[in-house]
Amino acid sequence: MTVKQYLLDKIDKGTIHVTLLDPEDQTPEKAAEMAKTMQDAGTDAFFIGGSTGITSENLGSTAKAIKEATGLPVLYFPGSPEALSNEVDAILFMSILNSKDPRFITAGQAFAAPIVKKLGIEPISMGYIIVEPGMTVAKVTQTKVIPRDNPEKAVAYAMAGEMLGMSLIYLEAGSGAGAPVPPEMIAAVKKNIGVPLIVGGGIRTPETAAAAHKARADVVVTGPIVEESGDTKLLKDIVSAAKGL
Ligand code: 1GP
Repeated sequence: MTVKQYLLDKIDKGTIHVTLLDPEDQTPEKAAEMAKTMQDAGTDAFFIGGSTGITSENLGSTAKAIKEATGLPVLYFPGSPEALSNEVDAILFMSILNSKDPRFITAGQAFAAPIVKKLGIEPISMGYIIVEPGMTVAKVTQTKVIPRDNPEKAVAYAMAGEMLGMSLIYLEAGSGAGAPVPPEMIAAVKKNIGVPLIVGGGIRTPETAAAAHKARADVVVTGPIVEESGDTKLLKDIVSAAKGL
């Protein structure tokens, strides 16, 4: 089965939770240990990526360690096209729809496409939309963030992504955002697209995870809580809230 089908089948039954790990932040062994903790908390898959510092080496060794420890799918969430590894199960082949830099809209993708094909990695097309505050990823990618109080603009970009043929849409507030994507924006986008909606950035409490679930996000992504928190009960509560359990 393709990774895309695995995700679609799961989403069909309700909101899923994905854990994002940055391979630059810890050894592969530590990443595997954290991944196991998140699997025990109920996470469904892993994204590996970060805005800077990803190499084919740290990407490959981290993906391999996580797969061996959990057996769950590992998707590359690329910050740039330079690093690639066939240890990942799939790549989120994404375009930042509201970036102002062609490198992040189609040029980086043109660079990466032949390599992705050669390595035999499953590409999953995704329209990525960065919402205020946007944090590091917005700065690095020259993105004009969608204001938090402008859900119509987020809807328009998401609809454009779907009409361009993207099979997933991702609303991103940025890693470490003080406030996640507003639930009203998630709900408005979800109402207007037919493809699965991923939401991430700044979700680190059961309440914010539950709000994303209630607004009908299909996938809720959390990052450093796993790195920062030794509190396995909190991790479980966040994952359960994201999944509406
Ligand atoms: C994934 O960037 C996020 O969309 C991760 O955000 O690190 O704030 O959980 P956090």
